[in-house]
Amino acid sequence: MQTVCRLVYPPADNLFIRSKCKAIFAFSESYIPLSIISCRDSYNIGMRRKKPLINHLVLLVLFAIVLEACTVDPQLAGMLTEDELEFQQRTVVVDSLSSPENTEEQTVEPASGWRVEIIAEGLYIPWSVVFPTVDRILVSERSGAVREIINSELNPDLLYIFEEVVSQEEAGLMGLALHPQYDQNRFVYACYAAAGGGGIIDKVVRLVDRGDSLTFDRVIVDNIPSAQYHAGCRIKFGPDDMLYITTGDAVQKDLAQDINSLAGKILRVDPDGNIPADNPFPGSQVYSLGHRNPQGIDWQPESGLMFSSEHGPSGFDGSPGGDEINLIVPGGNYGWPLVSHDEVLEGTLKPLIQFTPAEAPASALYYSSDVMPFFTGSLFFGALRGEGVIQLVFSEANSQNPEVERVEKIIADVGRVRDVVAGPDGSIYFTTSNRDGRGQVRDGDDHLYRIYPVFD
Ligand SMILES: [Ca+2]
Repeated sequence: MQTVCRLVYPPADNLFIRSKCKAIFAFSESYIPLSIISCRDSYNIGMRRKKPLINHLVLLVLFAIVLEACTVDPQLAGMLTEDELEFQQRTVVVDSLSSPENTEEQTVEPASGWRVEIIAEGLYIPWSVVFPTVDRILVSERSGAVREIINSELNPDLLYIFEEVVSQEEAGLMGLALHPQYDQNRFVYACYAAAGGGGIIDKVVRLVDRGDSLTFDRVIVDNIPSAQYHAGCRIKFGPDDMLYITTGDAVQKDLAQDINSLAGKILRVDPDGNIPADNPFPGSQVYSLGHRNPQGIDWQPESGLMFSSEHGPSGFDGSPGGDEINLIVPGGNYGWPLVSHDEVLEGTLKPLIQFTPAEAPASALYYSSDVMPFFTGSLFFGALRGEGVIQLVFSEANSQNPEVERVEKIIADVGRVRDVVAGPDGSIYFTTSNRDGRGQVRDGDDHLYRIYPVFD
């Protein structure tokens, strides 16, 4: 397998200083070391120049190694400004950094174990992962780009850019979802933060997948109160083919109990954005309320039981910790800001489990595939602060009243983890978020990883 990597040198101080580049340094003992730098206006600095002289020296060495194999990349040339004409753009083909196992055949045979591999690297704060096909993956990056990965190769061209995205702190381009009949209509949904309402709002829009690009179709839900913190924006279709949207309290916590506000809720609309007749509050998109910042939802397919994950208080708005996993019922009130952690008031629902200190759960996956039976029936979430993939094992499979039997951290040492999803192949994919300003950036960050089955 081969990967095409773009090389640009020199890195030029002005690009770093003007926050227009992302830089990924990939080093591997068994591969040619590369520096990969792509430029786009809306990117922030991906790697801080704490040791500028050393960085320059390293890049000079790398450039010398690969210069002979390089050819001009005209596409990248068109992205450079006049000031950057001194750049030399090169393309070189090298061995992939991802392992060859990712071409493993799909199978329904139960696995005996699992391993982890890198599917893609050099992502910039990936937020949501969806699978149009088993070998084509779309990833949203918080800065506003939709990226494409085909057969474990990251397309250097951006599939779509949300120009109006406000990318600050916890907000930006966030959720992606595919229409349940994507195969027929190619509808891709996205949730992002934009300027509006005198501040920041979230909106959900629909795009059409044209294969080599996405085109805008229509707005699905607009003017959801948002902010640079507590911006919600996980979107997913339920087993009822309705679109569910998580919304944060937008740092206006009282809105979470205001049934007339879309903040601090889980919303439910039909695929065109209309309010379903059987929603719990007639004429309202609100499906559940009293949420602080839910960012994970998924369903147990047999029963339709709905799970959510939610960030608990940070200290400024309550006792730290209290991250929640909830069972979502229509019309349910999950208490925020009246109560948090395990506290309940009459009329509010207690979480299935709460985590103190905080794990910062950023996603939710109910694993229903048979491919890795040791995971079947467990709920997973990506932990940002807890830095890993967390598995909740229930005492009884497919129970209508699930009880958490134990909590396992199945992935650690990769840094902050955001999305966790199951692929059509029954593998579990997860993304890191180490370039979001709150983590330690590792070589090649951010990554898309795959937990894949192995067989005796
Ligand atoms: Ca709660």
